[in-house]
Amino acid sequence: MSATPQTTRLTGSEITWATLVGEGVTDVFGYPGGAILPIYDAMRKFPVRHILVRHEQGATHMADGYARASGKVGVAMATSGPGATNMVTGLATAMMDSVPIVCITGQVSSKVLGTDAFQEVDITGITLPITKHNYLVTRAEDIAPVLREAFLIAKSGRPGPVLVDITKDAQQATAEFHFEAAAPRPYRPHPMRGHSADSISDAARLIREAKRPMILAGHGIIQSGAFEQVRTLAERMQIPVASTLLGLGAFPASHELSLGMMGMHGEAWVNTAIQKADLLIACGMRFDDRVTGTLATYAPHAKKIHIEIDPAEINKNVKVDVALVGDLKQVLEILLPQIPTRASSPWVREINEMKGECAVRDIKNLPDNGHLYAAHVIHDLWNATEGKAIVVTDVGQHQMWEAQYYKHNEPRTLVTSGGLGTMGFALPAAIGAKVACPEKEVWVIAGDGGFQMTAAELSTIAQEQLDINIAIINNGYLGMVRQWQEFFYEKNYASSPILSPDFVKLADAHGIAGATVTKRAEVLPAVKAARETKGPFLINFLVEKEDSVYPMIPQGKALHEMIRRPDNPLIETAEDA
Ligand SMILES: Cc1cc2nc3c(=O)[nH]c(=O)nc-3n(C[C@H](O)[C@H](O)[C@H](O)COP(=O)(O)OP(=O)(O)OC[C@H]3O[C@@H](n4cnc5c(N)ncnc54)[C@H](O)[C@@H]3O)c2cc1C
Ligand SMILES: Cc1ncc(C[n+]2csc(CCOP(=O)(O)OP(=O)(O)O)c2C)c(N)n1
Ligand SMILES: [Mg+2]
Repeated sequence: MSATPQTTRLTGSEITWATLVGEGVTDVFGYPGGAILPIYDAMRKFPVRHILVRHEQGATHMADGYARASGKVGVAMATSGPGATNMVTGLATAMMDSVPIVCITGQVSSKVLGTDAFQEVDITGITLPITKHNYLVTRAEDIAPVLREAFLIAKSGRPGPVLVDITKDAQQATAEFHFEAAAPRPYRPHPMRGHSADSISDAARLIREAKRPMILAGHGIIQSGAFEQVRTLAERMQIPVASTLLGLGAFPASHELSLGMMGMHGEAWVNTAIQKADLLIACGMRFDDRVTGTLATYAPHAKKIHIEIDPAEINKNVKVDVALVGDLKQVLEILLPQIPTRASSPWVREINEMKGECAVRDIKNLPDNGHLYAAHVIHDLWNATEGKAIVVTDVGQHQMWEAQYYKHNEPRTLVTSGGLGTMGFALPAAIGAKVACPEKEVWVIAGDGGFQMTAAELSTIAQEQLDINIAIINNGYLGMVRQWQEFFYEKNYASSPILSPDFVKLADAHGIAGATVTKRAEVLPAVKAARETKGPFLINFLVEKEDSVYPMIPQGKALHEMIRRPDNPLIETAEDA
């Protein structure tokens, strides 16, 4: 007979914080309101830093940035009704990119649930399709077990967001609390559950026999922590590695086998190589449509091996020859002993020759014609920070230029919204990244449009005195929309020119230093000033207005049907300077 654990009688609110502390939470992003006031009232008794946000969407993106930068679960908190609905975009963003966050919302008392009570919304109903799981908790005694299970679900298997909605009366009632006794059933997937010895040897055989293999490196490598295993696989067989947007940093960009990004705005040689490959080894990536282009002609000569933790992803978009379902790191550890060493590969030489044709010219050799291009800015920022900063991007052209010109050698140094493509993500997500990794240099790269969506969080940066540098790539347009209008809507720039405030004055109004840059020669001095200034710094880069991201695969076209940059003084992709 096991002894009854020692328990303490606490309020539901105290149980909430005690459980968070027990789960190792040190930082929470949130905004108070009536239905969550008991939890806020109990907060001061617990060793948790609460960052007051300016909008609950910001809280969710901060929790998300915190999780992506650190690998820990991010936590956000809001009141019922509008507080909870403001979290929807952040939950969907985390869901699409499989990011582990736990969002706690206050709810009206259980006695009035369903009566259209003041600030009552059915947030579990609303967020059902955009959470990995969600709960409505109406009793104090359920809070600890539910919250503990929420953390387990958020971070185990394929990670994702979990929402816990707690009624006000559950927060106010008391219950016995014992952290250990509230532990969920452990989640221990068997390493061979989703694949057999036969499928492992089938994969090994395909890899041994391939003449033109490629590794497709995805976000799952970062989530699994399988960097060494992927690198060993690549180096042992001289297999070139292409990355998805969310896989950037999972394999060092400076490695000789690293090719760069694949897909809609990927490097031309990468997409060409995929179309020529005879084997694709997909590691923790989900064949997004931005990656494949039209499926009918995707990698027509290639056999496909898919190593993926979520069985629902297998054969969802791309039919594969061998599926290995499981944690990437564990699967590769089983597979690697069957992979021999190969000294050199004519296929790598062939791709390097393609690279030579495509990498039109070195960015450093570009004549400075008085125009400032986003490519210059990002390239110079990469140089100045030695590629070591955590870069948090918003969504649009600047996001793609960042992916092309900032070379990430380390995992978790690029934080970006891929699947949902959420404008307004960067500024709050950078706050989360900085809170998670205070010792790291953090840069926001945002467009003039997206920055305005969550610019109120400048005030959070000021209040929390966070040392975050902000680069606004200001082209006077919703640039990615303008680019599509230029290419596919006969230059009908309907509602894509956008007026912005003077961003430096806006920063100043928050007590944040800043500078405006209009010339290439001013880029490095401004970056230097930002890095040397203690505290936040904003740089407003006034860049060429009608520049476009190249190459581009039009939606629904094949990977090889890229639109290439017309012959002009700009480069298309840059060799490292
Ligand atoms: C404007 C814009 C343009 C874009 N253009 C491009 C582009 O040109 N190229 C591009 O690549 N992307 C592009 N994207 C991003 C794109 O939409 C997708 O978000 C991205 O391709 C997804 O990358 P992923 O599959 O690696 O990551 P995710 O979508 O996060 O998928 C990761 C996969 O790994 C699996 N996984 C998680 N953990 C593990 C584990 N432990 N073991 C094994 N598997 C695991 C998950 O189940 C999931 O299937 C663009 C986005 C925007 C907003
Ligand atoms: C919340 C949201 N609304 C709309 C869009 C559609 N969208 C994608 S990119 C883009 C333009 C972004 O403009 P800006 O922030 O200035 O960045 P740029 O493309 O100019 O670098 C828009 C409107 C989106 N991704 N997210
Ligand atoms: Mg813009």
